[in-house]
Amino acid sequence: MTIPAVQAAPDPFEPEPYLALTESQRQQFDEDGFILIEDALSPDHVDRLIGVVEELNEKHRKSHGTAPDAAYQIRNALAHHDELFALIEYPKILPMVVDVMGVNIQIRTSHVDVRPPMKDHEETELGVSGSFFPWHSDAPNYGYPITNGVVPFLEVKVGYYLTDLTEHNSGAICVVRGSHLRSPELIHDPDYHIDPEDIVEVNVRPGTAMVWRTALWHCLTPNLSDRTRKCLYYGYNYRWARPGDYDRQDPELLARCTPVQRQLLGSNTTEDGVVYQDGDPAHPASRYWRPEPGDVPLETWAEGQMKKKRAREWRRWKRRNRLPFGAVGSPVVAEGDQPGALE
Ligand SMILES: O=C(O)CCC(=O)C(=O)O
Repeated sequence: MTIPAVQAAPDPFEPEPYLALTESQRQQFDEDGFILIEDALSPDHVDRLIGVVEELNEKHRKSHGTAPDAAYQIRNALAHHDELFALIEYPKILPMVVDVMGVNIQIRTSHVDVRPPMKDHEETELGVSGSFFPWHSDAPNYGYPITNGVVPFLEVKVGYYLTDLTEHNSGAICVVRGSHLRSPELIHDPDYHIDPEDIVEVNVRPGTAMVWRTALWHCLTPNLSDRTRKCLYYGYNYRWARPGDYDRQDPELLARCTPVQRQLLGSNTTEDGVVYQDGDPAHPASRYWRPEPGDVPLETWAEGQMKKKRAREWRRWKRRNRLPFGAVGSPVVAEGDQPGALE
């Protein structure tokens, strides 16, 4: 007699480590420095975002007199359109950002990048110094501190690719796999040879997202296709660090935010940014450094996400193990694992 295999029930008491990442995604994020999420945006969503980028493109080119074939970028993009604002907490991706960074985070930067076809591009070796987009990692002026020879993990960026980048030399970003684990000084060493095997040209379909460590060395391929490349980036860092493309967001924008959105826009839930420890004015503490209850609403949000995830897993387990109780081969259910225990 064959006894059907039954999967072990998720242990309701065993805390699960991630809201959204799988174990192998987490490993790839740590080792390679990036993960790709195909179809992160639906085709409709991509179309709407392209419409927004084109509208901003038009405005920007008129107001700045930018040539039609020049590349351009808009920083603090979230403040330019509600669709761009909504992506700060995009439900498919924010849980992954929280998985890798924790909940005490804010937006460091958000940008729109538009790169039309480069008709007169003169070929150079990819990313070399002096080329149109050399290898670099993201850092403030004077650099991040270097610890044990590498840049500590201080921020993550999410790239949303809106146009087709599946062809070689269509303006896709390239990353050097695992380079966040190398000395950042090597990037400036003309004698340092990047092994071509480590270079990943991110040739992706529209709607793909990339979650990546910005210490990763990156550059761009030239856009030799006949399509304008359009993409968006959202960088997240810690609340106790400074934002990169705003100091404080517009008060009108903050006034219409939910608590989670206010947190992500780098603001406390009230404008009172200082607490006095034990009420003693001799011991002021920034609430970015010492959050008060309610200053990190993303924590409550993450708790809710985790509960939903566990309830989903439990339902899935019950569906998979639907043998009637008492039947030969039916699952052995330990006390406490009774279906319904989490309902
Ligand atoms: O993909 C791009 O256009 C620019 C990416 C980049 O260099 C960055 O986000 O730091």
